[in-house]
Amino acid sequence: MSAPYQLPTLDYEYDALQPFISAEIMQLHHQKHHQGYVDKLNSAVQAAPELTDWTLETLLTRLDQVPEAVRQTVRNQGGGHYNHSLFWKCMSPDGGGEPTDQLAEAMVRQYGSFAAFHQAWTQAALGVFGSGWVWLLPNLDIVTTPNQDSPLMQGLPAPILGLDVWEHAYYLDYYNRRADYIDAWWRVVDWSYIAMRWRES
Ligand code: MN3
Repeated sequence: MSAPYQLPTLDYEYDALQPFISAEIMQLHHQKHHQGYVDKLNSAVQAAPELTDWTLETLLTRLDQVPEAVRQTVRNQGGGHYNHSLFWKCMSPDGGGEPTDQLAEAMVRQYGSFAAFHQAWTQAALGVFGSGWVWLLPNLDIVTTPNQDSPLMQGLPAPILGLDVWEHAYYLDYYNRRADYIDAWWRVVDWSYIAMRWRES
C-alpha cells in the first residue's frame, strides 16, 4: 500500500472492547490520533513526490533514503500509521486468554511458560520511558521502541504483536496507571490473529 494513505476501518465497533478499553478511547485514538498520522504522512509524501510509489514498509525500512526535509515527519507519522494499523488488528472482542498450538509451544520453549512470557512483556511495557511501543518479533523476542518508531526502522522484521503505551492509549480510562491498562489489554489480545502472522512470518 502506498500514498495516498487511508485510515483503516476497524474490524469491530468502538464499544466492542469494553469494559477493557472504552468506546471513548477507541474513537479518539482511531479518529483523531491515527487519522492525524495518516494526514500528516500524506502531506509529507505530497511534499516529496518521489516517495509516492513507495510502500509504507519501504518508507520505514529505507528512512535513510527519504529526503531529509521530510525524513523526521515520515518517521513519526509513517511509523504512527504503521504501528496503529497493526495495533487495531491485534485486538478483538473475542480476544484474551493464551495462544494455542504451535505458537504456545514455541513460547514455552523460549520463556518456560506463558506466564513467564506475560511477565517479561509487562516488565518491558512498564519500562518504556515516556511514549513508545512494545513489540513481539517473529522469533518471539520482545523489543521496545520510543515514540512512533517501528522495529522495521532498526532492520528488524515486521512485528507480529504491538502494544501502544502512549498515555493517549489509556489516560481517559486508567489515568496514569499504565499497569492497569496493560492488564486490561491482555483481555482483548487476539491470539488467533497473532498466530496467523507468526505462521506467515
Ligand atoms: Mn496511539
